[in-house]
Amino acid sequence: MKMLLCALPFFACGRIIRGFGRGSKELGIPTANYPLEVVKSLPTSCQNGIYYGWANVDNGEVYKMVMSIGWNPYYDNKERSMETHILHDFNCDLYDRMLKVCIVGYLRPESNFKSIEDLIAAIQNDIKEANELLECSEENMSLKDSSYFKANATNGDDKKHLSNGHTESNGS
Ligand code: ADP
Ligand code: RBF
Ligand code: MG
Repeated sequence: MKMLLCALPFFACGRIIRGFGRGSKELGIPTANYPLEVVKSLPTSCQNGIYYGWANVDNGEVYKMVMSIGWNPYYDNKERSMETHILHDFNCDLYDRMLKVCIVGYLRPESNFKSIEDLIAAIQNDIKEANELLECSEENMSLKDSSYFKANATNGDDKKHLSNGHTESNGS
């Protein structure tokens, strides 16, 4: 049976790259962008949309996150992106640092908006929902303590970015 969403939870890691710099400047919501190779590592069953989960930087403290996967219809991007907003005030740039994420659940499809204010309001609502959903079950809470977030749990090589321990269902 073809799955619409990738099997969750899904773990990924990779170094944070520079994007267009719009997240902080235009939206007031910085997003740590993954390189294309991490985006391409997503299972083909993983649909575009807005997700929530856990994240850490350089094996540090694990925080809640919201993530956008797709083409950012509001900006009509030409490349599929995977951008994480971590629910923590870092007060510094994180470029080139190692971002590990555990994608726990799906919130909504990507949409286009009439104004940037509407986009910002939608993202603020995603953050509110993520905050609640991550605390609403023991299962979601326990993923915060996953050994994946600890040092040296990147499958040995920081170019690697996998996986969920599930076998992808791709139609067979
Ligand atoms: P870019 O287009 O280069 O991704 P953004 O405006 O989206 O630029 O800002 C993202 C950068 O802001 C991240 O790469 C990271 O260095 C920094 N940053 C600071 N705080 C956060 C946070 N809480 N979540 C995500 N990125 C953050
Ligand atoms: N971009 C869109 O065009 N449509 C969306 O519905 C949308 N939702 C987002 C939800 C979250 C939680 C985040 C972090 C980003 C979202 N974005 C969306 C992406 C946003 O346009 C992008 O982060 C900025 O363009 C900065 O790269
Ligand atoms: Mg960004």
